[in-house]
Amino acid sequence: MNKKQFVDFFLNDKKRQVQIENAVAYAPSNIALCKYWGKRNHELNLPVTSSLSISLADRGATTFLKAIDAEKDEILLEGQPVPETSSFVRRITQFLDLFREPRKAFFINTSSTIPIAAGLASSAAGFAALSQALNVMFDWNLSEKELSILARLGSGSASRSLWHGFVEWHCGEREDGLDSYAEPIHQEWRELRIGLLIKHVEEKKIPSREAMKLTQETSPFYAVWPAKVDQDMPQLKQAIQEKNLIQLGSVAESNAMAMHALMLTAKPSILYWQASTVELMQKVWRLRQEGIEVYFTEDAGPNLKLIFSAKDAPVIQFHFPGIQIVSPFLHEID
Ligand code: 2P0
Repeated sequence: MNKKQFVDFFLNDKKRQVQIENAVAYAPSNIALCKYWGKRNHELNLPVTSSLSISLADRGATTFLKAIDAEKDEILLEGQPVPETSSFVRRITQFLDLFREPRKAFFINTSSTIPIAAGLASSAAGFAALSQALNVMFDWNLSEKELSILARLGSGSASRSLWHGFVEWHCGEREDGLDSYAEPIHQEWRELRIGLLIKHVEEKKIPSREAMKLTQETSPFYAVWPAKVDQDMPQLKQAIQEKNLIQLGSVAESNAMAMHALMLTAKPSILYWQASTVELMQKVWRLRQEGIEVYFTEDAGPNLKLIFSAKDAPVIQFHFPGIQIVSPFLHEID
């Protein structure tokens, strides 16, 4: 089944004509504590394993969507036109093709509070916001689970960006992916802090989608990844229920390192790390030896995200000047 066939089956008797001319939606970015790395179906973005994330509150994407009578979509980022040949425009246009009425186009303006393509899950927030805006525009009245499935078609990790707080994406088993969706884990952890160490904002050379595919196809160690996830997921969930920072941080860090180890052993190797990435990892380890409970995670990019508790925010701020500290649970939840 291709994406278009899936969408036609999924939307079934829902309206396929625009009902409201424009819509706007916000979705937070999310950072995986147990990573999504590998697909069992590339067309529908169905993952090999489940994954678990924390959303980044007010760091995310706001998407304004409008139906227009035009030949082509008009896609803006922060109010500026984006080249049609960019992967940003291509991916959005292809996603919109799934829902498009004949001879209709869309105007989209996305503003983001995170750097695009710097390994900070901007596509996740973007496709989650776009899916919500489409739901309003076509008056589909989709449930959160259905929205998660729809957002997944744009970008796998977008399935997790529809909620604040901790979110689990169930990998599912079905071929049509109807059991592959995310849902929130209802546990607040007000003292939890995520620190964004944004040292590199340039677009990455290898998109995560390609890196994921190459890893899965060529790393001899990929076969053990599902077992690693099976080990880490229950430990993360237990850490969340018990608000155990040591367990949460150490499992998240180990999971991220395992994902990067898989990338290193791909052929050819993929290494997102820069010299500063390694320096910062070592700094985190040094601080831990000195008794500060701080851990890191890293996605498909050179920037680290730190995990720590509110009580250590001043010391973290001191050791990592310029760090952006996010409080995932201290904001107005919609
Ligand atoms: C994650 N990443 O769980 C992992 C960890 C990057 C590293 O999900 O091909 O952009 O669109 O489904 O969602 C980035 O991959 O990939 C990602 P597609 P996506 O956050």
